[in-house]
Amino acid sequence: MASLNKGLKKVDVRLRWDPSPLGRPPHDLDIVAATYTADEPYGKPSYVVHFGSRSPDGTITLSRDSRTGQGFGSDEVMVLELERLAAGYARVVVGVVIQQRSGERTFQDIANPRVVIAEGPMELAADDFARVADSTAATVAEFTRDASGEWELHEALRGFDGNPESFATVMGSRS
Ligand SMILES: [Ca+2]
Repeated sequence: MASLNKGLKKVDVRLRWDPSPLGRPPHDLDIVAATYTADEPYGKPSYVVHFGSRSPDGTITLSRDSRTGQGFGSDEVMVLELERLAAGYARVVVGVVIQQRSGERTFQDIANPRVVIAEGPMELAADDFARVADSTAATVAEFTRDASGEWELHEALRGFDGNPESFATVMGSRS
């Protein structure tokens, strides 16, 4: 299994959830990615990608966005072209954050959330957020370069509290 998670080139992070009950405020979840350089792999993100914030070189893109969870299949999809990232980048952390516009929402308030990390047809990891039910945000994946420069995936489920802005600044901190 571990060998599947090495030498990654182009990875999708797919997120889905069910809409809030009729008449209730919508549930809006966002995929967030933060990049770190070899100089500061656990420091300040070099840049952050989410709805409304693009990567400067176009290597990490949010290809589908949802504010409600309505519809079939994946509600949000982020594509990470790891092999195109400049050599100075050593680490990418991906997380999911629940927007808190209408009061605090944790993962236990969200119906059937599920994240899948895949390369092409190959599912690398998946999670239903049950282990971070009390959190408002969670990291779901960490990608690092190995000694030969190849990207590998580490599962990194870790719950956080706070709003989307604060999550982006702490999601890559050393656990
Ligand atoms: Ca969203």
